Amino acid sequence: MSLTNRSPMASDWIAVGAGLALVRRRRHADHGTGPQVRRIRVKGGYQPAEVHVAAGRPVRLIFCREETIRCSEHVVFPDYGISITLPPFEHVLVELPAGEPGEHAFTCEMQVLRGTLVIGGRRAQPAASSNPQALLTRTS
Ligand SMILES: [Cu+2]
Repeated sequence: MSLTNRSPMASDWIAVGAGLALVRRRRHADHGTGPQVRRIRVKGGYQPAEVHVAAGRPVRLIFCREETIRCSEHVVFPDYGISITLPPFEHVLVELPAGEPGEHAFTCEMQVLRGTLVIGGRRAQPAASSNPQALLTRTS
């Protein structure tokens, strides 16, 4: 989201002020220790297919499946041992624990659709994960 995407407001002054406040709040959150939220659109693939998060902080992935074809009905995280049903046109929240630097694949059941959760930088070695527990919540 950028200033240019904001809808026009009555006064330019107000628009600029609100934009700065938004940016500041966002930057603050990125430096915190709370969960990192990433949205993934599911439509003919995962968008984005590569999701980047920092190490050492919990991760919240919100999947929005915008199609009804069966291929994308489930998303599987082999490293976390979870398979999640994605009802069409709903938001499904997947909470993952804070992780070590590494990469974790997520795919559809047939492994046609593929995505990667990249924790803590691109070229990190896959983490020797200690079988983290994942928590699933469905929102709508
Ligand atoms: Cu599939």
